[in-house]
Amino acid sequence: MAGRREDSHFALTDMHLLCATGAPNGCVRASAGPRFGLWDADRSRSVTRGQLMAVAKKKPAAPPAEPAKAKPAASVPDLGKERELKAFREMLLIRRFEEKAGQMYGMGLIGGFCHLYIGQEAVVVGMQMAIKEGDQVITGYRDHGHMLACGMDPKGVMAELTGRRHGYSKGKGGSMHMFSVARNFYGGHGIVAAQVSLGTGLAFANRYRKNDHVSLTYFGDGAANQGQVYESFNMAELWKLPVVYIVENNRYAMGTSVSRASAQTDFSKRGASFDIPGEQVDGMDVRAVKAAGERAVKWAREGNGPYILEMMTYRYRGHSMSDPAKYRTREEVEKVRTEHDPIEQVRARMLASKRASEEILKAVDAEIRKIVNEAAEFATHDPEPDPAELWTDITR
Ligand SMILES: Cc1ncc(C[n+]2csc(CCOP(=O)(O)OP(=O)(O)O)c2C)c(N)n1
Ligand SMILES: [Mg+2]
Repeated sequence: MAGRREDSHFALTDMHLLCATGAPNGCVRASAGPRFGLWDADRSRSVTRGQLMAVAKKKPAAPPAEPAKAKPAASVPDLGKERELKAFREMLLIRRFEEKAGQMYGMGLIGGFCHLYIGQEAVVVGMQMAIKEGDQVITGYRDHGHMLACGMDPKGVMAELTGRRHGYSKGKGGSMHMFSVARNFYGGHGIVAAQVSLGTGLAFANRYRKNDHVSLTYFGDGAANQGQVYESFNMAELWKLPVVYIVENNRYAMGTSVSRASAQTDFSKRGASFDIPGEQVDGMDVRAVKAAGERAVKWAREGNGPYILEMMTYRYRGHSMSDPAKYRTREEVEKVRTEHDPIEQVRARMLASKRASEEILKAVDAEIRKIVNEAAEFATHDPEPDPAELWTDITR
């Protein structure tokens, strides 16, 4: 498997673009303007149907780089010293792990599909701070960050990426197909939006077993236009299933920007016609994510049914390793990096408040680099699976 490149598949067609809009409900007002400033430019479309058709046929124009306006700091609850350092450490682990995975892919040590999570770290780290042991997590193929945040071993994740024997799927699954029931992580799914029905099923199982666990079901802005998402929403609300739907709106589905693909670009409203409450969250601010996560998880855990959180976030790298990302400008990426980076925000805050010194933060970085280097080392020297493994773990 090592050395095999992924197919060049990033020239996305507009095939997956059906959209639902809904009526206002308790938390979501469909008629109101955007309540959240992040990425406003993308949703201010006042074009005619004819113009839209013409736009759809054209090559993608780079959407204007719009400064993200985070909610004023005062409205975001403080994490406290210990949690802030923990958030910093966990986001950094994901960042350094992904950087290393990118390097190893370049060296031919990782093959197949590989989608990096760099830039989106605050989403999964903040959400993980809002749940308790036994709550389940499920996501799509951009999944390394979710696994690390769930506490899965970086060595096992990296060894799966290199297709080795002690990878989480014995080297037979690769980047998009890893699971750990022990860490309550249910994948890792390559079919866009497939995890939404599965995550709803996890919530159904919780309800059926009468436990009080909640399913965190992550999906992207592109996946949000898939039909099965709405079938899931309907059942989840009808049966009051304990599921939090987390839309990771990173502005692009492969090479298609949200504004080209979605009739309604406020994904927090997508549950309106099912009466599912939703809110938009600054997904670059780990404090905001945790606070919103706690509200949503409480709602679901207390038997009120599903809740939608739209995380306004951004991926710095291409869709996958074969994507040169020509559909957006370097300036757009740089602007987000310099003004909204989730890790830098925490670092700057901790230094300003003197919660941590440069030395402490450097020591954390060194410790994380060591963990990641050891994972890479392990994943490079662990043997490949025995060929006989080709015939195990398959359904005939
Ligand atoms: C059913 C299905 N259709 C199309 C694809 C090809 N595909 C892979 S990723 C992707 C884009 C999804 O974008 P989004 O949901 O925004 O997630 P992101 O990659 O931004 O995290 C598409 C269309 C697929 N894997 N499955
Ligand atoms: Mg996306």
